[in-house]
Amino acid sequence: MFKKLLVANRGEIAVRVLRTAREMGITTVAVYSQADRKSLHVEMADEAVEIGPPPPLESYLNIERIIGAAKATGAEAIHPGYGFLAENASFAKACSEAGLIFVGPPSDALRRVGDKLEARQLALSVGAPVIPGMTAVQPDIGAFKKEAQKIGYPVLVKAAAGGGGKGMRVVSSLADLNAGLEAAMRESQTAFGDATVYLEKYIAEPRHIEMQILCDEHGNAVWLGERECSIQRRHQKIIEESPSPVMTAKLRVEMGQTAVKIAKAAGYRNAGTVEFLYEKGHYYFLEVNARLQVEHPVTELCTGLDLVALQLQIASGEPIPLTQEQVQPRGHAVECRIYAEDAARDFLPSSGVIAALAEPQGPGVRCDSGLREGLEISVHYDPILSKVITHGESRDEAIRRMRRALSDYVILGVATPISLLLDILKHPAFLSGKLSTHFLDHHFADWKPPRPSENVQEMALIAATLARAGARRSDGALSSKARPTPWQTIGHWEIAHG
Ligand code: MV4
Repeated sequence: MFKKLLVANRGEIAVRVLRTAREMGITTVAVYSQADRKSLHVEMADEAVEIGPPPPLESYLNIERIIGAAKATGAEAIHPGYGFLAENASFAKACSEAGLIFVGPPSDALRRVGDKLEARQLALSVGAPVIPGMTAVQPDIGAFKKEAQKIGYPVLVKAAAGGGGKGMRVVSSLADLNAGLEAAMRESQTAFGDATVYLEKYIAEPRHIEMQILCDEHGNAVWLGERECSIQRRHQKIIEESPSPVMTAKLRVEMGQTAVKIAKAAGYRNAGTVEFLYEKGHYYFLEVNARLQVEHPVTELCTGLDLVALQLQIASGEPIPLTQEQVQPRGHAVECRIYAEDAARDFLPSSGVIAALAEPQGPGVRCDSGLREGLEISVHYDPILSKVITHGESRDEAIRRMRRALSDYVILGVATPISLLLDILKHPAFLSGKLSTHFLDHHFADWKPPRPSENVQEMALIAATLARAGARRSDGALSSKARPTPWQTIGHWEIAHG
């Protein structure tokens, strides 16, 4: 195992990776932008290097500065977290050229699965179920027309360089095909610098189910179970869970084996996710996510494994320390993502200073967070603040724990979707597991936050007054106080909207 690791990320994922590295006795290096000087990940690491101004291109996306920081501190390996450089083949290559271990797949595998058409071909080559559609670049509009006719409308135009829904257009008839192709090509050119698009049959009401896998350099591979991530808005997931309410033991084995076959065909290594769409008992390959994902904790709570520890072991050349038979997921886990955004105002990003904070705890409750009181939430980065993950013997128990945990969560200073999450967690369609990627559009399109009771507002005022009185300390430090603040007992609340 290497002795020193640089974490090329920020926020809750940087904190999460640093924790595991410290448990493993690995010396840690954090990098941070000028906007993150007061961040938790900077304080937690053994060393920290400032890498530039707040804009990502000048800091967390700057390959030279990050590799420079690794060289300067003697780090042997770099964990990219997710987002930023995590799936960047040039970064993976730059790491190996600098003699550094990239904690992720080889750059060739990153390139292969990053091209959605190539990933489709890979899936087809191993006999995986793939959505009917094109498998090669088509030279002209005539070929697209013919293909759409063959697939049958509605069809979906997708960007080869895509992901995250950019460069995608649903086309319901021949009359709209031209316009749909042009719009998708334009968007794809702008977003990815590549206008290549292809067609697939449009699946109208799918679930999004993904399979966690691990591959090592010795040819071993295991699958760790699925996560259902159907509850999302504009391709941003909000709630994930494992197992999926529609999964059967037979389908799980099939999906797991399919995922491993695709990864092996891609020359994949380290932790990864193979995404599928599911509809009416059938599943179809969608794409490969070549990174540790935001929602990995639900798999950790069900399997009892530490995926970051496994990533570090695999990256250092060790074999996967368990067999497929030793993977025995247990119970049910749910994750809620806490973003700095206003769910009542069309999820507008929210910035501000964390004025008060009390994070949930207790049996079966995990909170992965980079928050602390006094922290400034800036507009420069992805608005994810933290995640609450709960585990129980049953889905019902995990959900009840989540409702309790979220109603304990106090984050003052920025808007969060906690009251929306609490409403989803008691909705009959959610409780009966009737999910699809259109869940929020179907059930929460006109959602308004519940008006807090007068009682809560009064209590909040009292709590604010007491907290202010208690905050008169000489050191001005951010460390937690000896006595609990009222925020730790008042629970979730917010000021009445509009
Ligand atoms: C689809 C689809 C329906 N039919 N493909 C969205 C992101 C991109 N990576 C793939 N996506 C989709 N592909 C076919 N043939 C619907 C989606 C989709 C979706 C997929 C997963 C999770 C959320 C989604 C939200 C909207 C659309």
